[in-house]
Amino acid sequence: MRIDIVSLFPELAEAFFAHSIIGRARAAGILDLAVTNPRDFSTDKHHHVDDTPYGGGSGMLMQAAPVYAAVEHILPVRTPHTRVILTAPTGVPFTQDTAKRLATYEHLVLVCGHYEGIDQRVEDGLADETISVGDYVLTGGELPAMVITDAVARMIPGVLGAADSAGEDSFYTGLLEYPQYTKPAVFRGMAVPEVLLSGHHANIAAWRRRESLRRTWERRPELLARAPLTEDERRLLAAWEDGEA
Ligand code: 4H4
Repeated sequence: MRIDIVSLFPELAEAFFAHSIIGRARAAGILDLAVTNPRDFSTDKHHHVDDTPYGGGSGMLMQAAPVYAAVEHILPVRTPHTRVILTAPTGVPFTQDTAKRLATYEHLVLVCGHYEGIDQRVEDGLADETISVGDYVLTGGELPAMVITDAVARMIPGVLGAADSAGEDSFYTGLLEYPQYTKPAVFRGMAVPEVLLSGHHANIAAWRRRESLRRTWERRPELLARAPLTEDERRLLAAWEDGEA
């Protein structure tokens, strides 16, 4: 898979591309990552990329032309296997399901929304979709682009390597992940649950599923409506609701 980030601050994405799991996947050729600066496609002699908003108002908006030129340079031909995504607080909320869907494309281009906004023609005539990483406003679209890149990359076979546990991740099962422990068995008086030391795989799996359900019920009950639950699990939830378990 190839992911291009279009950003006025390419050094941020380059640093992100160079480290950890993403960096190793890039070095292994599993991910093809690049960043492009729309300023390189500005045609005026001062390389302007923003200007004042029509209709007045404070601040500057990122102009459409340099962004169009950058994306069309990256992606001269659009196909059903390519996707151009604008990051902005006005976008559709990014979820694990979005990450799974975006991982099915061959080439993603992530356009970083500008800290003061971007000409609407970028959304209307260039982006296939607009995505928000959360209901808060950031100083730039670079972190959202890196969040999306990271979550999508984890869905690509081979990226996680030996740590490939995406199938048990929070949200992947529709629930939050269960509590996890490593050595020592007791730390500052807090002991690892006995079942996890038992070696009884069926009991461990049952404990983990119940703890995922409990954590989701306590912290993100809205997820339960869509999560695939057994009848026993629904009865357990009802018991918790009634304070009976
Ligand atoms: C755009 C900030 C518009 C403020 C932005 C305005 C997110 C997010 C984000 C840089 C861009 C901000 N991007 N998910 N959340 N002037 N991007 O905050 O309309 O208030 O993806 S404005």
